[in-house]
Amino acid sequence: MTRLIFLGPPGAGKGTQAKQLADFCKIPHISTGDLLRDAVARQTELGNRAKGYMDRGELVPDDLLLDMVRDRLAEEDAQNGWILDGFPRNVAQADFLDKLLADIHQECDCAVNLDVPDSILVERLLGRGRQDDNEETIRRRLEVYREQTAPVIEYYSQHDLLVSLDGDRDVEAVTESLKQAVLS
Ligand code: B4P
Repeated sequence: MTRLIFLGPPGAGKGTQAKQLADFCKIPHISTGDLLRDAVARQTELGNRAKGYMDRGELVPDDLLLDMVRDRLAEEDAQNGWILDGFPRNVAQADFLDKLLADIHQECDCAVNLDVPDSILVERLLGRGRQDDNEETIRRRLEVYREQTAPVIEYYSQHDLLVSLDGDRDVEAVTESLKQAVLS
């Protein structure tokens, strides 16, 4: 059974690679960014509260997000494996996930970190053009990543669960090395 976490700065290719691998393994790709954007589009209470944070490139507060993750992991299709993309994004979320997985008798296999230089990240995100892909928000997302998400990499390294890969290659090359690193 495959249970993976995808880490890395915005634009590192988390979403791209997590989706490819989830399709390959026939398990759900659970992206907190996608779940939040869906809530924003549907104008749910969560979406309305999350929107401002996302537009500014800030993390959505944990108290808005954690129930959403707990509920998603409890769904039927997540009982045979999953790929979590963009979660956990701070150490408190990593602690929450550890406790949640222990409660539901699951463990994650590893946390994948994709390394890509900042200049390439900015270029990729500006090329994508999502609502939060403007220069000011991207700069803030990178700062937030360094302050709050980079310590999560250390967290998984200390738990001997970290796999770091060079994400500055074409998509197929990254997917190939990912499959070799985490599925063999
Ligand atoms: P996310 O949706 O997670 O957005 P992201 O960090 O920008 O990553 P994304 O997955 O979209 O990009 P990827 O690396 O695939 O989060 C958006 C917002 O939601 C956050 O700012 C925050 O407000 C909120 N949020 C989400 N999770 C949260 C949490 N846990 N706690 C609190 N708040 C949370 O890269 C995408 C681009 O790179 C694409 O255009 C792709 O085509 C390109 N690309 C990928 N791989 C490439 C390659 N090898 N070569 C060239 N281009 C490549």
